[in-house]
Amino acid sequence: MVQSGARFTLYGHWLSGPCYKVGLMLALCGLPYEYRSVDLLGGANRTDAFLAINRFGEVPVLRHGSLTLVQSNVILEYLAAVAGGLAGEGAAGALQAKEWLAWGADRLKPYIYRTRTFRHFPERSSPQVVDYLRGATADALAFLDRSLSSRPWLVGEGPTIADVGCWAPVAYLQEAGFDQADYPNISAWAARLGELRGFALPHALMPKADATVRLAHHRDGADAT
Ligand SMILES: N[C@@H](CCC(=O)N[C@@H](CS)C(=O)NCC(=O)O)C(=O)O
Repeated sequence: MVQSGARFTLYGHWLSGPCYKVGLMLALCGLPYEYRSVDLLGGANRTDAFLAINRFGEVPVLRHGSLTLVQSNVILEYLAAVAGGLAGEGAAGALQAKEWLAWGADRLKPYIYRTRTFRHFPERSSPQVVDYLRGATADALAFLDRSLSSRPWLVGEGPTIADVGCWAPVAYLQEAGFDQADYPNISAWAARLGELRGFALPHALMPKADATVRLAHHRDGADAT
């Protein structure tokens, strides 16, 4: 199933958090890739050609050899298998990492991203909806902060896909109108993530146009061409 040696192609959009999640995982794994920018605003994700590679009509899509993968958390699991790292220690660690990915998809990601969207486009929502989304975001952040109070990483003794998956939406907190400094354990976790080789914030990492992304010099900003 895992395609060894084949090149990766990531289809994405530079403003997309799920695409950042996959770009970050590729970077942390040191895997170079071709990047193809999908014009979401122009409806490129609704064309027959795109729907043939992702029936959900969404980015990210990752191609690797003959495999086409969609859904960012599934892609993280695949990349952990390809790279042989970040999956979690042993069977129990790997399952716990997947539990955190499911929690992030359920309780964290939708609220942060929708709060962010409606902050940029207030006319698309109402104050009641925004209050609800902000409350749910605050609840999820409080839980995440408590969970990180007694451990450096979400699962086990080192970083895993649980951290990558839950970090991706947290990276957009400021754009959603939250202050990361209000969450000291999340801030300390973010600092630890920031020390990992290959780590970068969304706007530094995600290309705005088609690119060949080489990751050897990621700390020098010479990664996307
Ligand atoms: N559950 C999906 C969510 C992906 C997603 O929400 N993608 C958005 C961009 S952030 C998208 O492609 N939206 C296009 C549309 O819905 O028309 C994942 O994690 O990969």
